[in-house]
Amino acid sequence: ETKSIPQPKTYGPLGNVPLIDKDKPILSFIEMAEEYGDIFKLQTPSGTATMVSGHELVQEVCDESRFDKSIEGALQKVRAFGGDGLFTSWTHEKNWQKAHNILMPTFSQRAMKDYHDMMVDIGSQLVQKWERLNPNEVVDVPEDMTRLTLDTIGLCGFNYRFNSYYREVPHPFIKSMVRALDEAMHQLQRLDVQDKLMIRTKRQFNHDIQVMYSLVDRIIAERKAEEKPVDNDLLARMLNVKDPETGEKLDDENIRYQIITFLIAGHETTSGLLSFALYYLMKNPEKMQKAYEEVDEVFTGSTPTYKEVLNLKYVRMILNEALRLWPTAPAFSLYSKEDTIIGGEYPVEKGEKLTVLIPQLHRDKNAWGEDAEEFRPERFEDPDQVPHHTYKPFGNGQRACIGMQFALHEATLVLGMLFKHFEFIDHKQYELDVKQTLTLKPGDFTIQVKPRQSFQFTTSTPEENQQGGVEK
Ligand code: FDE
Repeated sequence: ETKSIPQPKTYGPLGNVPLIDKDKPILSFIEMAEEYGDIFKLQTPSGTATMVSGHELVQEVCDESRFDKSIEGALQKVRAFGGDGLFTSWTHEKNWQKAHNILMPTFSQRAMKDYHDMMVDIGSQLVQKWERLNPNEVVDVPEDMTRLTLDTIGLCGFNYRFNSYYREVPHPFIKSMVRALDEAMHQLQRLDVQDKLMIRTKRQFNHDIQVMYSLVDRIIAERKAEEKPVDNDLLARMLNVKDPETGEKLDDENIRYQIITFLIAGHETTSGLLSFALYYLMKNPEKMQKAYEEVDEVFTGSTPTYKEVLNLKYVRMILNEALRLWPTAPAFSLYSKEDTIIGGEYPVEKGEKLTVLIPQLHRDKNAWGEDAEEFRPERFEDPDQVPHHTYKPFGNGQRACIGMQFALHEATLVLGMLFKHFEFIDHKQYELDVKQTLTLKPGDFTIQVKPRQSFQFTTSTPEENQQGGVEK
């Protein structure tokens, strides 16, 4: 007995496009999931998309023996500048496996020790900026978080300083990148004929891609020309390490794509995460209080250490919970390796694409309980109680996010530093307005900050720090 997959009303050649908010497609999909349920189908000019969000169905399509990552759709568009970098390549492309093998070790938990000081460097720039504000000045949270995450991946990845805190307007690379990502998202909903007519948009898109390439190619060329190049960042690894499987190194063109990939993946998603976390804390003073208490207990010296960051357990739970409610990379897609049936009743053809709608999965009451819509970091307290197969903010299996440890270490550190130094004021009684540029962030989210009254700099030497800090 098979059933056909539910589909909302269609409009001729546009299919379901008129039902989709072109600036916030994900929010439309969430609404549709509310109406049509765990699985539904959409027809768009770029093909059919089947959206799954029920926890049992998602568990099934996450079986890597039957399904593999698909880059059809949005990622196909991003491929115009991400090329065959990790994010936008098929698993069967040679460069995916090669880069995966070469780059995995650079993103292990251990490797974070090497990045920690650089992360502190950039985090301190944010703290200093906020410390120097006048009392009535307002902070645009996603903007300052984007400065932070871009500068962090730039420094840790390529020893390049974007110096975003010294700029009023974003670095030209970022302007081009954001515009290109936005264009990639909008292209999905255009018919080919419409797309061909948009000559200026196309020209802008190509220009933006050239801006990205020229910065990245310069970073690579400069590194190669250095007499004593840095040897412990991502770029060094990309240039020098051979894939143990093939004995080959990455070629220059692929390195360019990997750098662009890390700049995209490593900053938009993490800055959204930090912004949502701060938003939820502002709206939940008791959780905020718990975070203050933990940070005061754990961060005892003037500079947070790598180990201390690992001890910020509650802050980490806050981030997990923020990623549950608003996973900043809100979807991933798979294709079926064979003709098959899912959920015991829905036929899926070989090659057909399925998209996991993560925010909806993360709110599935059957897995998370009746309070699934509530912000409650405590649900991550006991790892045995977490429904792990229903929690996919970093995607799935071998194609899951390679930057997970990186993002979490960075975000935990920075949230800790901010709590150590500031009180946050919800000056305009902000109401959440989720914005999408492929990734999600809270739109127009501004706050005021003031230095914490009770906070005193402790003066301690690094040795004392390592022994767990000085007695106050
Ligand atoms: C990936 C990823 C994912 C999956 C997707 C698909 O499947 O399509 C997801 C979901 C994610 N990722 C998410 C996230 C979140 C956050 C916060 C992040 N993420 C972060 C980061 C950072 C960095 C550096 C990164 N990230 C990176 C990355 C990469 C390279 C990738 C691809 C991988 C493969 O191999 O495929 C990812 N990421 Fe992430």
